[in-house]
Amino acid sequence: MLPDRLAVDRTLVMGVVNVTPDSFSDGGRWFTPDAAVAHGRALLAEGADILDVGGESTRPGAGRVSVDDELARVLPVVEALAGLGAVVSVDTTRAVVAEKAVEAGALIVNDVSGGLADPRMYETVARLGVVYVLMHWRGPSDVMDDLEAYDDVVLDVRDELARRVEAARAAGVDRSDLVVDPGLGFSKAGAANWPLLARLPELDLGLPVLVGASRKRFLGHLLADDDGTPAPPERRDHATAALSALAAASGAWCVRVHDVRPSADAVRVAAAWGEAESAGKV
Ligand code: PMM
Repeated sequence: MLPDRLAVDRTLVMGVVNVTPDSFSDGGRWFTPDAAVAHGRALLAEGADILDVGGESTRPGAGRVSVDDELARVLPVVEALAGLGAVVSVDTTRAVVAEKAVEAGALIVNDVSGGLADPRMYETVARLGVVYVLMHWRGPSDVMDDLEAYDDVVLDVRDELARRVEAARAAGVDRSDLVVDPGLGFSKAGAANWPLLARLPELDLGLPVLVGASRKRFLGHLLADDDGTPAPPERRDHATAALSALAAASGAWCVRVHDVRPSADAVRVAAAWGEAESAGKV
């Protein structure tokens, strides 16, 4: 069940705390536990509703880190941020990391593999009874760009998510603990991301939807220089905030972003807009 603190009348904002030396978007900046905790505190002050702590980069082409390294990276940060009263999610594809992070205070497991990377993930989250973000995924980061073939990307992603949801339910995960995510950028390098955003309501599986567009490659392409050079990750934050407003207006439950304040403002704009729109219809 979602904690009561998250029961607000607007789209939530999840701030990214990557404890990795090599994330594409903010690689290495918050790599020590102290720096990561300080960064998490700053994101809370900017309006983050949830802090997403991850110790393994999913940058296109990235290889794996060992379980021990991943645990050493995330556990002290999860513990410290949960100790401050934050709602913490752990960004991991490993059941053992999910379990230890929940013991350290995480309330949400955010699995970019949607349960496909670790056969023990569903039974683990079912036993822990925590919220589980199930993302659309077709394969690990070093091969994901080769797994991009869709008839209709929106319908294909919805059907693949529906199958994963069924499998999670069969393993005992409570429906009220499930959140789905179209997995922008994962086996979707460029144009395929736009229909997923523009047709977000078609992903409807009767479950909350999380959108993670922040600083992704397709925004770099959109904002490329005249000579075609993609905009670097730190130049993609305004576009990210614009997408947060649009995703919120389309009914997203949560947006996952690096730069929290602009998206915290954007989801409030969308909420005020939606409220005025509904009031006008009475
Ligand atoms: N994207 C990244 C990492 N974790 N989790 C969810 N649920 N959805 C996403 O789109 C997602 C994620 C990759 O971005 P990063 O390297 O900047 O964290």
